[in-house]
Amino acid sequence: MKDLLSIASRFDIQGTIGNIKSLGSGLINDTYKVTTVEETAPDYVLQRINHTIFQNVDMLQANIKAVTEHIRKKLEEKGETDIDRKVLNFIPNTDDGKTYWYDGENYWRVMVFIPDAKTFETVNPEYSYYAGQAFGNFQAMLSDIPTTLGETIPDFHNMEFRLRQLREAVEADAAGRVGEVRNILDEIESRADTMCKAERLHREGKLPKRVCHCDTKVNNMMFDEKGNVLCVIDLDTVMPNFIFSDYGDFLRTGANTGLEDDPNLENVNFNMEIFKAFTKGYLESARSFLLPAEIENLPYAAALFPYMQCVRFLADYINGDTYYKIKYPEHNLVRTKAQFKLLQSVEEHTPQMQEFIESEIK
Ligand code: GN1
Ligand code: MG
Repeated sequence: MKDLLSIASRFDIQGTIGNIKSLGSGLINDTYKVTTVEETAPDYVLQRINHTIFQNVDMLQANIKAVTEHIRKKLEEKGETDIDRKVLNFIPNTDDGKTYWYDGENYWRVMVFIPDAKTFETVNPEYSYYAGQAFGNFQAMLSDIPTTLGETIPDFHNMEFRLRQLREAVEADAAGRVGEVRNILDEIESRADTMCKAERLHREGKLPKRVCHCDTKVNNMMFDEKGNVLCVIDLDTVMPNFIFSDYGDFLRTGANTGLEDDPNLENVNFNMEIFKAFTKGYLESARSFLLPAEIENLPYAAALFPYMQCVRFLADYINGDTYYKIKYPEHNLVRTKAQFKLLQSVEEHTPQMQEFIESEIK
């Protein structure tokens, strides 16, 4: 790999680079903070795009450009202030002006670092309420984007497809691990039909696709000093999908009382306070465009994402850990079990969730 300093220098950045340090906790791309020496120059974020996963980098960056430009325009129309902290700004490279650069081996991109902003791995109910509003607004702002966005990862949140991948992994048993995961495979299969409801509703013409973020992990939001949401980051997977993706993936991460990869399953439960606050915020900003079939199925969405993540982590474990970054050999199995425990807790809370949603939309 070429050294980071010479890579960052291929982009049209202001100021002199002081240092470059690793940043964030994403499981796919590698992210660095580029700090400049001058007070007047911004700092930057440098990312190596995982192009085994995002195979069409040109489409990826074109999507992101369309999305950020559209959001910027919306914010300007609304007369918002501090817009540079509310939407990401990608820097062109100095060779051909594209917002990425290929070094012959890897693809890189640079964006302006948003100053005085924070991300969190866990949130309280108040922040979840703001997050709910923010994702509703994000979907509302993108509802009239004139560009047709490409699917950067085809069938990314298609549950039928994810189950097919798991079944293929089981069939191949490349790492010889299927024997030890039979129980959890049975649990997954027993829910398979129920969990593919979204694709069925879509085929029946009852459930639309809308432009969604599709990676609404809680740590993909930037908050300012006061806890207001500035913007949503990590735009690689913005594409047309069911709104369940954004709603469900936030709760999967934000309403988990434990960690995504908690080795102690007693820590992992579904937090109804977070659920209520987030749902309230989300319905406030999205209710005007949501269809009854979307609202009714929000509890299903809360279960779908721990389930889907369980399927994806388990498939990766069975395949011998080819997709997600891992820190130890059993990591994907530990993640699978934690997501399964979360799913069970969500299932226990389903009647309460339904009750809450009904009372909110009265
Ligand atoms: C990945 O890149 P990151 O860490 O924000 C993954 C998501 C998963 C998530 C699980 C492109 O997100 O779909 O939900 O890990 N992104 C991709 O933590 O697969
Ligand atoms: Mg991320």
